This record gives sequence, C-alpha cells and structure tokens, in this order.
Amino acid sequence: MKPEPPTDDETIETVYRLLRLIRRSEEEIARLYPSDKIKSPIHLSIGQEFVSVGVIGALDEADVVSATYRGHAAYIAKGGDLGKMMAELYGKAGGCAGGKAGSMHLVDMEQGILGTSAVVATTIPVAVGYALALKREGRGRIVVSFFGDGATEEGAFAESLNFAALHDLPILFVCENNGYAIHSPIEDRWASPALCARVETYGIRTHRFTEGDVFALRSATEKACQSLRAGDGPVFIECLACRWREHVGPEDDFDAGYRDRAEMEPWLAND
Ligand SMILES: Cc1ncc(C[n+]2csc(CCOP(=O)(O)OP(=O)(O)O)c2C)c(N)n1
Ligand SMILES: [Mg+2]
Repeated sequence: MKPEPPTDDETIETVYRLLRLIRRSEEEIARLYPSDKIKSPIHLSIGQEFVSVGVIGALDEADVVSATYRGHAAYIAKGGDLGKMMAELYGKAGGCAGGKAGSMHLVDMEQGILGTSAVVATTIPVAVGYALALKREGRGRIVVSFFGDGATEEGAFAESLNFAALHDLPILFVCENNGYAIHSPIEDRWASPALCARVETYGIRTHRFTEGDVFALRSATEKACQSLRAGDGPVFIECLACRWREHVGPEDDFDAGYRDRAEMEPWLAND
C-alpha cells in the first residue's frame, strides 16, 4: 500500500508523543533489567511500536484490544497506566495484574485491554469470543487482536478466522510480522509467504503494510473500523516490522547467528 501523508498537526503530535513514550519506556526497562529487580521475562517491542500506535490511534475509547507477551506498546497505546505496568514488572501488588503475572500478562479492562498472554495464539480465540459478545451488545464496539507471525501457525488462528468470518464479527486481526518466531525465520516455517491470500480464503478482507508507515496504517484502520462497525465482518491487517532487540531480554542479538544486522538497517534509516 502507498504511504499516505500525515493528517493534521494534532494527530502528528499525538502519534509522535505516544511512539516516543513507548520507545523511552522500553529503553528504560532495558536499562534497568540487568539490576535483576524486574522478576519477569521481557519481550521488547522496540522497532515495532508503530503497529500498536497506528492501529489503536484509530479506535474509540470504548473499543477493546488483546495482544501478546510482546504487549507493552499495545497496553500503553490503549491508555494503560504506565505506573501500574512498571509495578507489574517488579511484581508489586499495585501492578495491573496484582503483581502476580509480570510483563507478559498485562490487563486493564477499564481501558479496554482484554489482556496479553505468554501462550502463543491463545489470545486470538478469546478476542473472537469477545467480539461475539460485542456484536450481541449492539453498541458498535469492536475488538482488535494483535499477534505475531508465529501465531498464525497455530490451529487456533484458523479456527478463529473461520468463526469470525462465519458470524461477521466486529474484529480486526493484526499480524505483526517481524519475520521470526524466536530464532526461526518464516522461510523455514511457511510453505508460502502469502499470508493475506490464505486469510482471504475465509472471505476476510486484508491489507498488507510493508513500509512501517504509521499514518498509512492509521488511516487504513480508520476505514476498517467503519466497516467493522457497520457489521460487514472481520478485517485482517498484516504489518511487516523489525524487532530490534533479542526475542526475550534487553540486548540485541546479532551475534546469535540466526540473523544479520543488515536486515535492520532499512528500518533504522526509516525509524
Ligand atoms: C503455544 C506455544 N507454543 C510455543 C511457545 C514458545 N514460544 C514463545 S514465543 C514464540 C514465538 C512466537 O513468534 P511470533 O508469534 O512471531 O511472535 P514474536 O515473538 O515474533 O512477537 C514461541 C514459539 C509458546 N509460548 N506457546
Ligand atoms: Mg514474529
């Protein structure tokens, strides 16, 4: 899809501030991590924040999101309390999940954050169930389900697409395709890279973003929201992205032997 120019100054500032808040928060988490007081694994979204910011920026406050263990960006973008997120990482009682769950299980139903999970793809059918409830509620609210490329290999993904399409549910599926499931590249996992074509066989409309353009993503999501609220059934977005840090933990991992730093260069230049 062709990049679209930014809209008004207020939108540009909101988007920039949120991107920066998420980036700086995660950089600070990475800085603090070696002190070993954060007793939770951390999966940083640094480099991928634009997906959460672009998509969630197009939602209404009453809409609902679900995400994965790499969920700091979605939590913050949806208005989750940053102090409660940090308390959760430290295992404090004041954390958003009572300090019992850590970074991988952020939740805040008052802000419409349905929750994140460590178990790959399990949040997708839960989000579909919530979309069914919202359809019955009849107030035009919608659900966004964020997940990684690896999650699309789970059976629950196929079941979820089928059920959501069959019942015209108000759900936006967003695949953050960073090219890897831990250290395994897509070429070793997918018989065909045509993810959107696979999803379209369920009768679901798809959009694919390859450039990391937060504004193009936001305006496409705005249009998708209109059709979701009109009851036209699910929409699927695939967003190429680059994870700058290691799969889990605060460091980079270009010495791990599974990928080259050169892959990241275009994303850095375009950041
Ligand atoms: C059901 C299940 N299988 C395997 C794992 C181990 N695991 C943790 S993260 C991960 C990779 C998932 O990759 P992807 O969905 O692309 O998300 P990313 O980490 O790239 O954001 C795997 C296989 C798990 N947590 N849950
Ligand atoms: Mg991935």
